[in-house]
Amino acid sequence: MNPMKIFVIIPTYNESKSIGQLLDTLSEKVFKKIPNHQMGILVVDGNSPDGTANIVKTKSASHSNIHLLVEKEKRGIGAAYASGFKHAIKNLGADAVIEFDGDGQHDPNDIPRLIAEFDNGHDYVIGSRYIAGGAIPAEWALYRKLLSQLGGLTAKLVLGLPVNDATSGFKLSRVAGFAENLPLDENQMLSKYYAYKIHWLYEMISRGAKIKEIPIQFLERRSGSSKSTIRDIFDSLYVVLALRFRKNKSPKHKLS
Ligand SMILES: Nc1nc2c(ncn2[C@@H]2O[C@H](COP(=O)(O)OP(=O)(O)O)[C@@H](O)[C@H]2O)c(=O)[nH]1
Ligand SMILES: [Mg+2]
Repeated sequence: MNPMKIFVIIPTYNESKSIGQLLDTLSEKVFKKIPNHQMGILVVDGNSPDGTANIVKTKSASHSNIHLLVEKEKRGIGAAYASGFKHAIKNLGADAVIEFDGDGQHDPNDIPRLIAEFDNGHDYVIGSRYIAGGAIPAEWALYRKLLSQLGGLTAKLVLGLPVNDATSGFKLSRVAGFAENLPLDENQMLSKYYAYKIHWLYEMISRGAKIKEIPIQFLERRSGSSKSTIRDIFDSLYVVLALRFRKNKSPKHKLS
């Protein structure tokens, strides 16, 4: 199989305590296990006041495959990924893009497992917390465990999505025919925050992506704090209802 250009895209806001180690692990350990592809990293920083971008800049000076995009300001994780996808596709020539958190909650060692399924011909490989073998932190309180599943389950039930983890933040998308056609412009996005994940998943499914869910263990944050707020619950509900409305209107969007 031809070598592909695969970019791990990492949005960051105040992740200075974990980003350096993550970049080292990816470039020194994980990428060495993927010799058949050309691996790169693109960090999209929301102009973090804690100096996250400086750490990335220093690493990129000695690693030509580490790239940095600094936004004017923090605009939401969805907006950051949209900029990152566009940059990786148009300027870096990505064949596939991987969404990956910068706070230590995703295990970099799972990346080769995602890529193996891409190599097997899948267009959209989802690291799933809610299939056999997947997990969220055992130490989370019950309300947090339930909350974590709420958005994804609502999306699955209301929209008939054929996946078990609709809000996973760890996934690989094929560019040709798929990521390149996502609604990446701000006026096309239903959410600039976490709920963009439900929208893009819906779009991928409507475009007939071959999907594979593989189990992942979602870890505890290394340091820093979550940027998710109560607003994201209502935002997710809005996105689910907006998509349901579209689905009713357009037979093209019939998923089930
Ligand atoms: N550039 C950018 N990154 C963000 C933004 N919001 C979250 N992130 C990053 O996205 C990743 C996941 O966010 P996090 O708050 O940990 O989400 P949670 O794990 O669902 O609580 C982390 O690396 C964050 O620093 C944002 O508005 N802009
Ligand atoms: Mg997190």
